[in-house]
Amino acid sequence: MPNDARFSLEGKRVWVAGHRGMVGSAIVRRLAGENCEVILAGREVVDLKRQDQVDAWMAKEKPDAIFLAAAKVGGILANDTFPADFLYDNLVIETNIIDAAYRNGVAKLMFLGSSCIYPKLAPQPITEDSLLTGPLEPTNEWYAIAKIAGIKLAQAYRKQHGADFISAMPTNLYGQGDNFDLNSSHVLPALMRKAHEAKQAGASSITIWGTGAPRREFLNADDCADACVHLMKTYSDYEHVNVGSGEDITILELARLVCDVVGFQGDILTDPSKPDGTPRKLMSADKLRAMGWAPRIPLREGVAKTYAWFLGQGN
Ligand code: GFB
Repeated sequence: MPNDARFSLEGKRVWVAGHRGMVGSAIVRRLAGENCEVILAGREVVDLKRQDQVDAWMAKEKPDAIFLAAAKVGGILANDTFPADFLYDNLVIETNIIDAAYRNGVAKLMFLGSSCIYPKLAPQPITEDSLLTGPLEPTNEWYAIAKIAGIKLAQAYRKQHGADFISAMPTNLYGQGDNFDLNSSHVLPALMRKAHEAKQAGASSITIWGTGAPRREFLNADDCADACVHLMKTYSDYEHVNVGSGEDITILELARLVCDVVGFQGDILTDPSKPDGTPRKLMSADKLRAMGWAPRIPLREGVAKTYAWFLGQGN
């Protein structure tokens, strides 16, 4: 049953769990425009993998609302290499926070997942009701299972306890605060670093993983944060909501765009010994659009802003 959908952030104590990550920090920036009190806790204050610490912190701080953006995240290789970490860390973080939120009377919680929850070969664009209709992409099934469990946990607390817990499923995100480590990052920051370093070194080419043929949808983290705040204030129901741009491009096209923005004019080579992952992952944006939200940051503009931020970090 839907609760009353409208939720005011005015004067509320709002905990952004995972505020040092790319998405969490974008939500904190976005909340500066709301008249609420943002409360934060770094790892040195509360270890989210420790149930006793999460319980104690929540009982003391008593947030009114929570954005659950804390997660172990990474690109295709990190997911494939550290399955135990991606499954265990994410399960335990979300379980600790969601249960403590219920027991401490948190009025509203948003759980953030990922577009990899959907079947590898889901019909495109992927609608919310595709969840659990087919096998997952093997490179990230561990992360996907944890995120599906998080959606189900939020639904279960809504069903059993009437808790106003909702879930948002962002597409592949990028932006300031992203991870640019070549082994653990997602594709967009990896390509940016490769193009930047090749330009600096006067190299003749960069190499991208896989065939370059997979298609991905990209959304700037600041757009994602804006969508999350919109949903927090206006949505209250059982089903999760896709958060995307509604457009996808091939990895090779993305590489060309990033090289163009960075100003690297060399060749783009492919390395088919590295995994492609799921062939296409474009989510339907219809549900969120019908709720009156649309992204504002076009991909090229977002990549240029991210590159400016990257350069500002001393790179
Ligand atoms: O962003 P990415 O690591 O994640 O890779 P996924 C997307 C595509 O880009 C894959 C290719 O086809 C990669 O092979 N690619 C090309 C590269 N060059 C590179 C490179 O230098 N680095 C990286 N990382 N990729 C993740 C999931 O899947 O998406 C997570 O593993 C999560 O669980 C996240 O859901 C949003 O889109 O394939």
